[in-house]
Amino acid sequence: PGKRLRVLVDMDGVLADFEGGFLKKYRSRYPHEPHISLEDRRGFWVSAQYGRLRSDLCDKAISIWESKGFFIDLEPLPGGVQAVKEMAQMDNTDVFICTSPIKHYQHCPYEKYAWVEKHLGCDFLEHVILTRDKTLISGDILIDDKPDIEGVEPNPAWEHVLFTACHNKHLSVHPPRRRLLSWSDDWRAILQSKRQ
Ligand code: BVP
Repeated sequence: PGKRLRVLVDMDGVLADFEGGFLKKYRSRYPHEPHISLEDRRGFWVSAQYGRLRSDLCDKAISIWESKGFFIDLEPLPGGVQAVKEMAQMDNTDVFICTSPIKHYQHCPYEKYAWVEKHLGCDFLEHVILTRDKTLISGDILIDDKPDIEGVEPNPAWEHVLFTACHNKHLSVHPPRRRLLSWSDDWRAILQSKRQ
């Protein structure tokens, strides 16, 4: 008779392969410029690491995800779509996709909804939250690959579970913080641990 569990799942880097999609399109558009392999990625912001490589590469990186078709073309990460569908079927469980659109709004917000419709179905559009500030959104868990999730609310309701990605795998995560290594890891146990 416990209360319902509310799970917030990030999109880029958790359900959709932002890093892989970026690198593929960047190398195709700028074949003569240097790139950073996924193995060598450090830090959440792709643009910042490219800017450190060479200052003009920051804008070239940004041009990739600001282009039409970037977000809708992202491949699903292994197991993510299936896990979210399974969560949504669990008793006493509400799942929302909680994602921050880029400020260049011409394509990204539209394509994020289109991606959800394509991979999860139109019923799931009811479960999409676009926000630039995830601290305002209440939930029991937020599964997200960004190590530092900040906003105007100093004490967000959710526990942030860090989803492992190429850019954060070298960070040490100290208890009580925890990671979900991939969608093959035991996400069901993490949900269970938050139930009354
Ligand atoms: O829409 C994504 C891509 C964008 O930030 C958003 C992160 O959303 P969440 O995963 O936190 O929901 N983004 C932007 C930049 C640089 C902008 Br300048 C970047 O380097 N990486 C990145 O993901």
